Amino acid sequence: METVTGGQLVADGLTKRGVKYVFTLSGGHITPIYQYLENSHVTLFDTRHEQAAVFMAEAWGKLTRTPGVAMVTAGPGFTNSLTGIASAFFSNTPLVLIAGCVGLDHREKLDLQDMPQAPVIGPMVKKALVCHKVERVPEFMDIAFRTASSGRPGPVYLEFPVDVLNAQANPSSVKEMKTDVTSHPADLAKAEQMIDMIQQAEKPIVIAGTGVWQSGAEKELIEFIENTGIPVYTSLSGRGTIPDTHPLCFEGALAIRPGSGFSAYMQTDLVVLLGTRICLYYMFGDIFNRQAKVIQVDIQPEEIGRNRTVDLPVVSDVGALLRRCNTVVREKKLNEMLTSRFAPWISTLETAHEQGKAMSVNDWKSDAVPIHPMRLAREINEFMNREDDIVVTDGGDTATWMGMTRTIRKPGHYLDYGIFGSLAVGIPYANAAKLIYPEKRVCLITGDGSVGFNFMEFETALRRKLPIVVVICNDLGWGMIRHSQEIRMGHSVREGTHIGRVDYHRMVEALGGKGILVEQPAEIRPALEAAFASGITTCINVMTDQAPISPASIALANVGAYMA
Ligand SMILES: Cc1ncc(C[n+]2csc(CCOP(=O)(O)OP(=O)(O)O)c2C)c(N)n1
Repeated sequence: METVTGGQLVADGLTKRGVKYVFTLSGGHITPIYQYLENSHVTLFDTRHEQAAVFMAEAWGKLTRTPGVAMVTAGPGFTNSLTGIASAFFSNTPLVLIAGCVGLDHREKLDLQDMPQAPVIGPMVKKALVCHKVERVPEFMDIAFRTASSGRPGPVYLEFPVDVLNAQANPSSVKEMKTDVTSHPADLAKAEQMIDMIQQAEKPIVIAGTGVWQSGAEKELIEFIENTGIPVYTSLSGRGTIPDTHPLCFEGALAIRPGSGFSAYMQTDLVVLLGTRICLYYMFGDIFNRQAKVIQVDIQPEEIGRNRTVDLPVVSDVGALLRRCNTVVREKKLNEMLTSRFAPWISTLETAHEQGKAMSVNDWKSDAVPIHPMRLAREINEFMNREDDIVVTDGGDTATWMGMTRTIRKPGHYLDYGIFGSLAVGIPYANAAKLIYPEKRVCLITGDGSVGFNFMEFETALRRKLPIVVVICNDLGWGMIRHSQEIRMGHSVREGTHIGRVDYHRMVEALGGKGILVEQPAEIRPALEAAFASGITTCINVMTDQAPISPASIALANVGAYMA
């Protein structure tokens, strides 16, 4: 009799969904799946740490808006994957994590790598699934992929005991299941109310977040902004949904970015939040003028009203709602009235924008040695000037300097760790970006602390021929923590903040890549040119000044996570 195994059904489920890559590290408990993926249309992309595999899947989900898929073995393989899962959960990124585990027959026998996995991961995923029956594998695959990508996206955990993977089933008893839920809730009736509130306002602002990107609403957003003349700020994966270079875009929403953000938040009388959560980035809602009215649009009902009373809550897909808003503005012929009404507000913000930028000019232009980290960020920003260049950041202060500097021209072309704030994402994110877009330039800028976590992913990049360029902002230690301790106690504890000089560029040379040491500001650009011209994975080790404290370190020490 013809039979099919559980492992084969998992492999088939991945193939049928057109999954291109499974990010993974091998293990006996998942060999029954590997066996059927070998020579299939699905590529097993092997990393040197499960954490890196899951970060790659997370980057895949962030950039492509389709579930990234990671696969890990039981026990330690599973526990190593958790940071990436928590990160994806916090960033609402579609991802499916497949894990092997000890066979059902061997539970509680002290078999190898046994532990209760689903209860551990449960609070970090949209759903934690354990499939106990070989015949139900396609059904569980379907639940996992449907759940990860429908509504507000997020990670889903899918566990297969090894005896289920090895079990055989009669194909006639296996039900095919595959549904793609591409429909989203939309509350179009709220569009009229939104436009009414906008007509009452004098100083409105829009903040476009990840929800705009996930709903594919870039075109609708730009039309909405142009038809109403409202200034817009972008946040997290919403960065680039309207380019920073657009005259009505005032760049990143984080108030520490040099520009008009802080001034706009203090003065605004209407905040329109499109697919963005009221989080630390907005001082939990307190950064906006207390009197300002708030409209919050989100696909997830419970998200609306977190940290601040919302005057017009709208549970809706952002794209559908904006399309309706654009129609209302067109039908009521409000375009000219609104744009001229907000013109004085725009010029106020333009002035604030210029003034805000002026405060950072000295740092950007600094010729100091060791190199000012903001000068390094500026050099990268200017060099990576093609519309589709991709910049990835990692580190504490380093990621802040780059975030304060980067001009984003396209969505899905800038990656950072977001509010989960996990260091170590850098090389895995950059590798994923290069894998997705082999023709685009990918540059990671990372702290010297952060680069250590997943350093062996340089080897992955070399083995897989991913010529990413990694720039290390080397201030000889864990800068952000050193700085926040200095703010708190007047000094930093050497242990845990000081690393000292490490020749990371030579380590990459030893792995077979290219290494460059940079000590003078004028050497940065030639190093970037040489790195990209080389066509191989390159590490540029840039010696930077320890002294400059980024505004994020100051803010965190005084406002948020590190507050005394
Ligand atoms: C996985 C993880 N461990 C620890 C921290 C706490 N932390 C935040 S910033 C930071 C220092 C980062 O140092 P580095 O990567 O060298 O960047 P720099 O701040 O010097 O630019 C640390 C340890 C964290 N956010 N994530």
